[in-house]
Amino acid sequence: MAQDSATPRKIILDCDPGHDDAVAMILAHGSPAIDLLAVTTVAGNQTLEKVTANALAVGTIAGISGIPFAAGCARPLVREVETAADVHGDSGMDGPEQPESTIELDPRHAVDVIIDLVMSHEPGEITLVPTGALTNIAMAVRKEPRIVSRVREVVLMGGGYHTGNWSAVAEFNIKVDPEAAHIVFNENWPVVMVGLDLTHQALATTEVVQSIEKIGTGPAKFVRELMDFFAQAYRDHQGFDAPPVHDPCAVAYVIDPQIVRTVKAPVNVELRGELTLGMTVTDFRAPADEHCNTSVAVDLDHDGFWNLVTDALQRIGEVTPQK
Ligand SMILES: [Ca+2]
Repeated sequence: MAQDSATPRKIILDCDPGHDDAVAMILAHGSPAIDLLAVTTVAGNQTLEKVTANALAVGTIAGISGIPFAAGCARPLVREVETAADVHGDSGMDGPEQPESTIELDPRHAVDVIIDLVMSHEPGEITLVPTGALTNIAMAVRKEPRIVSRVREVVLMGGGYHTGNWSAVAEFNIKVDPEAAHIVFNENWPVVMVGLDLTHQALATTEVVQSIEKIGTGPAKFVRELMDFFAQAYRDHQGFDAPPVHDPCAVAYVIDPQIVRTVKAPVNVELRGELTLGMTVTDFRAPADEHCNTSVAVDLDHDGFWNLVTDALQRIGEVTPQK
């Protein structure tokens, strides 16, 4: 059962839009089971400047208002910036035309927005949903360690236990800032890894794209155009017939854990491997004990997942541009 819509889950979406981040924002905004408290950005798919502009554009298109949008870290903790222009284009969100944003960027740093929100809510209220590199979350933990016991759980898109997309074994979000990922996985809070094993089941098939197109609103047209570009990029660069839409899978888990099935298993991030840097090494050998704070996503209810996305778009409806 989905959670009672009377008590929506409070989340902070920390992202790098990004085609699939945009869909994650729209799902979080349109789902009655989610109370989106803030959108924070981190360098990843493109530079911080570009992904932040994209986040504001998505917020404008989807009619997200009254919450902070804040920019965070412009580079990983240790390494140089590495972007994913092959997959997301020069803007980080190529494809649809982007409107001028009507949302003003919060002057605070994303790390401070995360800390302020977590510390001003009751323990166990806020779930962090990072869908980019984990730089901001790692920085927030180091700046204010008390957030660890107050966050309900960290549900992140990243990693994978079998396959990579930025190397044979490493996924992009983890590989570009493995030290930040190491910090996040090793803190004593529940971490749910929604990795490639799961998100490669979330394919935007022709049927899915048609059902989105049928909704007929501006936001739905925007998502369809995002998917058109994403599909071409995945055909050209990753060998997929239909693109996997990674990031909204993490939001879907928060909405309804029956749609994203997980199992407990220890996860550690490889920091030194010559061939395996950024691999999320998952140990399935023994049943996880009570000290294990990590779970990994294994099975997606494909239709249930896409129904959440189309339902969110239907609830958002037509958005009147703000002046
Ligand atoms: Ca992302």
